Amino acid sequence: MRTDELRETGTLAGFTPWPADFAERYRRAGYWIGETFGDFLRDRAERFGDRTALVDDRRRLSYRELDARASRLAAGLARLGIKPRDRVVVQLPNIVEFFEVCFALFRLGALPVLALPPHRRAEISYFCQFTEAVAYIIADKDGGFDYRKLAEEIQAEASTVKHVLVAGEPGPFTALESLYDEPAPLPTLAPEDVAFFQLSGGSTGIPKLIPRTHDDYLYSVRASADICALDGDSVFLVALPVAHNFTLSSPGSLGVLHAGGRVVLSRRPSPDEAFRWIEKERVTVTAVVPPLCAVWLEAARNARQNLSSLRLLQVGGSKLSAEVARRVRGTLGCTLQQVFGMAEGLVNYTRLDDPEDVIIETQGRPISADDEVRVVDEDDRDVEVGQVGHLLTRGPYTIRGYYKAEAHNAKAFTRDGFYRTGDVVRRTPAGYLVVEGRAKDQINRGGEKIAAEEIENHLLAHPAVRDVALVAMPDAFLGERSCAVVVPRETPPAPRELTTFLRERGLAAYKIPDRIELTGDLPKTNVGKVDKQALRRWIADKIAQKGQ
Ligand code: OOB
Repeated sequence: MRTDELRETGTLAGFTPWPADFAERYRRAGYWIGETFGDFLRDRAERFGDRTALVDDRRRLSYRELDARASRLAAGLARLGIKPRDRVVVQLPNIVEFFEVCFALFRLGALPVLALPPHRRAEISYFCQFTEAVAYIIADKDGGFDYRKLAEEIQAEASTVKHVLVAGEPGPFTALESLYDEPAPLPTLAPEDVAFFQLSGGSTGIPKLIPRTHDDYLYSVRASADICALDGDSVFLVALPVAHNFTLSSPGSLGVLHAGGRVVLSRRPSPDEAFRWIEKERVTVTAVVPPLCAVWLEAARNARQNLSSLRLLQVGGSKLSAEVARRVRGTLGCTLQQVFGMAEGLVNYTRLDDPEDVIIETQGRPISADDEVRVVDEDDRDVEVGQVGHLLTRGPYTIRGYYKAEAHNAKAFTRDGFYRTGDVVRRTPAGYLVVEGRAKDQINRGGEKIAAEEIENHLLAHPAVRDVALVAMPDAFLGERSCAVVVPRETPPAPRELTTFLRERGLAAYKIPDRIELTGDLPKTNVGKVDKQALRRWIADKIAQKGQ
């Protein structure tokens, strides 16, 4: 069925490939095996056939069915005119269509841009415009939100978006369901080329896109599945958003599909819904962020559901406190695994057979022997083992550059290709990493990342705002929340007015500041930059004193 006519040479413009000698090394080491996502699914379907691959609240799909439906959808998308390398913004909740859509696009060589369900007009419109997306794929409604309304606004702003495709009731758009067609010839794709885009948590004014290739991503999936000992009996619950790197590939749903297990999609991460799935499908492994871990542990104490099938609870996305970590085994009776990863690449895991203190007190060690990890001081000099420093990394599945971001890449990567993670870590003698803090200007709100500059720019657009700094404030539940410290012009705005303003600008709800403080001036460092450290201390003290 494959034809070579459609093969295109070279890699996507705006993508920074690995240097040839590194690529060669990763191939020789057996990391990059030349498999594409399309081949991956075909191979799994041949091997695992009628086994259940995916389950959601409406459907169960076998490997064979998933494979067939992805090919049929690819044919329908091609008929619409979607071509190799076309970008398509995909914003779907935890439903099986997510996989049908992604694999259909993978097979076509079109590139999914994986947006998250909370994203709204500001984010989606930017992704569509920046990537010149030809299509936007949504569900009709989820969590009480009508994505078709959002799509109408997007189409008005992003002229390249010719198609809005809807899982469910299409409204004025095209029903995804109407596109499944007789499978047609597919292009041959280069496994070293970009397969899709992840989003960066970011620390700059403009969100960055992360190009991931078939070769590099599938390597991280296989190696992760191995580290987590996944097999045909593994049942993975997707409780967090399915498109996030953690739930998708660490080892996530793709790792489970690799191993021939079953992926169960929960619409919501709440204990109610998640625990019902765990009991019903005998879930063996799942991934959560630390605040959710705490909620689950609390709920598990008097849960009516049988959770005994759970073998492994992965926790990552933000720092897990040792105190919560310690309660996992006793409460859920399963192994804890800390996962410290990033959509840019590097993922660290505590290993299943690590001693308890390593599992509780560290954020794990890298997947690969060829993940190069450096911990450096302000001048990029390596610090001693055990000392705190900035984490730099390079390796077989860590990107060499953001998509179309040349100027930013010069800062975010060293000259020799190490990614500056912005994380402040300590490395133990055994090579495990402990996250000690963060140098990047970002708030980690229980795993949801907020780039301070992005929100500051939005607030500066308000006529009553002269200056503003967004900083993290400590929070017992989420770890951090965001506080906007605002210097008003003559008439100080009411905090409510500012949050309404941000909402009207179409910002995702998690990015709306949790607190707004008005002040006469922002503290500055010696070099005249806003002293965010001082601001963080100020707000933390204020909260501690008032107890609020
Ligand atoms: C994951 O990916 P992103 O891209 O949403 O965020 C990456 C950043 C890291 O640079 C770090 O600052 C923070 O999130 N982070 C953690 C952490 N895991 C991620 N900080 C402390 N402890 C942890 N365990 O968040 C992500 C991607 C793949 C797997 C897991 C998480």
